[in-house]
Amino acid sequence: MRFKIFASIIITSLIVIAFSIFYSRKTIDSVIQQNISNVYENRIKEYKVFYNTKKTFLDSFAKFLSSSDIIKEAYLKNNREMLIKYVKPLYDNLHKSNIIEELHFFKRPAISFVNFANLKKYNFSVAKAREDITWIDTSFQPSTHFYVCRLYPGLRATYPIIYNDRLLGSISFGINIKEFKNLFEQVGANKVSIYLKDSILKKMLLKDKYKQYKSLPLYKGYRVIGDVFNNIKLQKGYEFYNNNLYTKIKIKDFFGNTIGFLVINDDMKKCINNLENILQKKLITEILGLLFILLIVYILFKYIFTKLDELNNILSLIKQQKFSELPKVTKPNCEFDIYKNNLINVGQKIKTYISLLSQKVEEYSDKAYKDGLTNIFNRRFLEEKADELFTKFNINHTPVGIIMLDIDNFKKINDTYGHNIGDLVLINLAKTISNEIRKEDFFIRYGGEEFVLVLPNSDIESTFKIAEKIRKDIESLKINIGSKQLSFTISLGITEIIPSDENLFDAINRADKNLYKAKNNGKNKVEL
Ligand code: GH3
Ligand code: MG
Ligand code: MG
Repeated sequence: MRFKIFASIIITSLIVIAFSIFYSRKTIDSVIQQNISNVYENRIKEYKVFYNTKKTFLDSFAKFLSSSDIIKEAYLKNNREMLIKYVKPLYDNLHKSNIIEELHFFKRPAISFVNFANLKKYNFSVAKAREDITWIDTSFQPSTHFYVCRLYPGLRATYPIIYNDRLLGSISFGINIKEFKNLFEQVGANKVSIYLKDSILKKMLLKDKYKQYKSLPLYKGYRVIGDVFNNIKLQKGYEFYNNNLYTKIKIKDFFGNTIGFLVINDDMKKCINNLENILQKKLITEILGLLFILLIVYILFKYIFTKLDELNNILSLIKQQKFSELPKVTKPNCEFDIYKNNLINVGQKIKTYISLLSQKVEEYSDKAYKDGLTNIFNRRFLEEKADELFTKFNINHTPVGIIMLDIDNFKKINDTYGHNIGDLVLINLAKTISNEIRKEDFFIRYGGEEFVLVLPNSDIESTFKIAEKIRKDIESLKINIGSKQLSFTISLGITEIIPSDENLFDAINRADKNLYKAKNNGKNKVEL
């Protein structure tokens, strides 16, 4: 039982530890996942802020230029010099500071009016390359959008210049898409790359502008500004592998066509390591706590078992009737001590009871319990003392043999030799058997010529041996009657007390049945 209890404590603890490890691993994974999502969402927010800030700036500047009276007048008078003189200082400043990439004024329908990237070139049509300009011509609507123009890919504003509800032309300017890479690098992204669709770059950019893109690495049909992140899929969202997070933002142009992706890489290794460290420490603390509880439970059980052993020792002393070795009753310190004291008291009571019983056995030899003819115990003794004896045997827990015997054909002896000779036979039989048995055995005249023997500490084998010896001794016994010698035989039925016996007579009846068997099997026999 002890083993089972300790084994179940250990198994339960192992299950709890395994569960903690499993749960902690799950927690680590979900916290990492949460962190990844947070970083990703922050990158998206940052992108929106950058985009909106740039857009607001472009819109404001476009509104300022398109509503300028001087510019409108220059348009009305078709006076390029006037426009250049007015705008150039502003353009030079903004261009130098990389705030705008270029600035282009158009006349209807998409004819270059003043191009600050190249002031000498004008009056050419951009209708084919700049569909956004052509669109303004019909819609009169301003727009800020990504676009690959002839000079660069970028975020650009195209604005109508309207005078008295009449469209004079349009302005177009923008910032290079690389500006977004710079912005993300400034806010601590590990690496930022821009993937631009090669087919669009090739189609839209001027040949010598395309040249610089042609030398860039090509990945799945995209030219890559910055490091090429192999394995990533070019679609909106994020990817996470090798402790690296890749936030991918799709860039669409004026017409909704995908022109590329902005890919922001964040190295999450340090953050993940930190998280794992924290959670592992937590797990270790939990397991240590559990082991501590386990130790306490073990100590507690060990204490209980030690106390139970003490109780068991007392019980086994009582069982072996070693009453003198019983410990003394002590002042109780705990509940166990109360049990222990109770048990010692029970032991002492049994001791008294047994000594009382022994005294009573002495009394059994009183004449009231003796048979007048044979001087052995009479039936009354058995009837009155059977329960006491039975209780004593139960306490002792040792085997008890029972023999039931009956003189064969006794009636014939009486009939042949007379009643007195019959009595003599009974006396001789009692004497012979009394000499055979031990002091602690009980020999009882049960009926007329029927006897019972109760043999403490005698199992069925030795009971059988005794019965057989008695049978033989009686068989060879010779009683002198004048000149003649009389022999007789007996039949014996034997048994031993078994746990299911409720009293001594249960066993005696069993022996009687066996005696009956012996009679039926031809007499002068021992049956069990
Ligand atoms: P079985 O072998 O089957 O035992 O036959 P049995 O004749 O021995 O048995 P049965 O019961 O027929 O006879 C028993 C006789 O014992 C009858 C009775 O008169 C006699 N008897 C009983 N008590 C005494 C006694 O105290 N003295 C004498 N002499 N005879 C007794
Ligand atoms: Mg008989
Ligand atoms: Mg009889």
